[in-house]
Amino acid sequence: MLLLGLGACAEPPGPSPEQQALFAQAVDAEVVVRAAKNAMRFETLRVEAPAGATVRLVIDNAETTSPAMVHNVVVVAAEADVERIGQEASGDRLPDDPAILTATPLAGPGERMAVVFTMPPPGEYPFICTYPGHARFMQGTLVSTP
Ligand SMILES: [Cu+2]
Repeated sequence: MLLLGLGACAEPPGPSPEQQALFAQAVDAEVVVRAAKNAMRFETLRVEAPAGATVRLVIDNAETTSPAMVHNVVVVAAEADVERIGQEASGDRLPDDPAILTATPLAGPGERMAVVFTMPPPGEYPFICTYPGHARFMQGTLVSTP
């Protein structure tokens, strides 16, 4: 029965199969939003991609140490109340709100997480981090170009 243990050597918990598939998926464009190291803010405040494009949106969390610095990117409709959505969200648990266009999973320190979605019609769309308490400080703009 010793053999049973041999295949089970502890491997670090890498990206999930779902995330690996999203990073491997062919897309029209990749947009990376970088979260600052050791600070509750986005380094990337403005990103753009063409309307209708299939886009891989990536949250790249440059944080190294603090376990509280967990971030995502949630893109909302132009007229959405980002403060309210930020308050109603609880990390990965987002409110069932049609104003939310797409969202990455939460990325822990040093992690990258992706979502693939179709760019909305031309315009400017706010994005926020919905980790509790972050939405007020972590806001940016996704520009959908004609
Ligand atoms: Cu955050």
